[in-house]
Amino acid sequence: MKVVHSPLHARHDGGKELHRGELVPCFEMPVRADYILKAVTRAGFEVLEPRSFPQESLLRVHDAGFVEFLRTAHAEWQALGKQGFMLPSGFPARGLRRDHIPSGINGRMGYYAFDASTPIVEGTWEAALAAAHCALTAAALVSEGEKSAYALCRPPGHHAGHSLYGGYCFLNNAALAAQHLRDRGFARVALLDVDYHHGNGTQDIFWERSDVLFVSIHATPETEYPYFLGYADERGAGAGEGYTLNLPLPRGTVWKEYSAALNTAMDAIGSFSPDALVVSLGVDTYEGDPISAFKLAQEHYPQMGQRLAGLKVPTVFVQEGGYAVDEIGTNVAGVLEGFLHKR
Ligand code: OKP
Ligand code: ZN
Repeated sequence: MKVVHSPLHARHDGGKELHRGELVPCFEMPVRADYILKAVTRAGFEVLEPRSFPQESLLRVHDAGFVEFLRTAHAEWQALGKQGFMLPSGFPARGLRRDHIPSGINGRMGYYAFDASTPIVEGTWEAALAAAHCALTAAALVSEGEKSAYALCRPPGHHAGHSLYGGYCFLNNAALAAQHLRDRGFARVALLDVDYHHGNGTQDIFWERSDVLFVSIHATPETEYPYFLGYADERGAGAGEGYTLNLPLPRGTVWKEYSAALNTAMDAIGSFSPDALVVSLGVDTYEGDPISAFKLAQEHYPQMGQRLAGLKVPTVFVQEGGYAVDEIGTNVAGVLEGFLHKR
């Protein structure tokens, strides 16, 4: 399996996030990708740099004004004499206007963001764009006949919606990969999200579509981030009704229950009979994760990979979360090697 990685991921660094009432160093840090790269290299995977893609590829799933905001936000911030990380502090919640985008940078930031845990720094755009290109390249490889590919994306993407950023995510890498496969003739694409957190952005992007099935196994939003999407009664709308499946699980979930949810997810994907599969691969379901509360052990990741291989569909893996940095490489490589039946 080929791995697509860009050293530009490291340009997104140095911010703080609001966590349980305090500004703390970001959990989503550059060393995550370094450790994953080390593990997949040690496992013998070939590593490639991403190709570049025209801006229009981003606009297949994102709003043009939103993309322009991400591209220019930090430069505008600097032009006002500010430096360092940008965090929003006001959002268009109930009773406030959403039909007008404020011209000032703070208002515009709050308009496009949905949390205060996703700082923008000088290199954020460069890193997010490189991650999107990693996902698009992995999808291109699969569209050209590879059986599988892995996009080592950082920053992650599944919380980023059509015109929304948050949850450490700016551009939705997995949605871009799925759309690329659609545009290259794969008529039906399934997107399985196994990150601990619900992929609200991916769900938003494909909500009204029947050509992309979105299935997510995640911690219940009753108690877990992103709180306001990911409930079991969300099933898609319009043409997309029945093409979103959420399988929320409680804090403390262990492999036995996780594995049962994975069976349900695989059955739904099997009935959809996709031409390709995109996996939003977060490994923050790990028992040692500092911001999550599932209890998967290291040995379960190869088993997860083996199970996914059972679908026998061309597969693009896209990196999402995972914050137990010391074990992140082993857990990711475990899924990929399990998929290839190497363990
Ligand atoms: C991104 B991904 C801790 C509370 C949660 C955002 C979590 C984003 C997870 N500050 N903050 O899905 O792994
Ligand atoms: Zn996550």
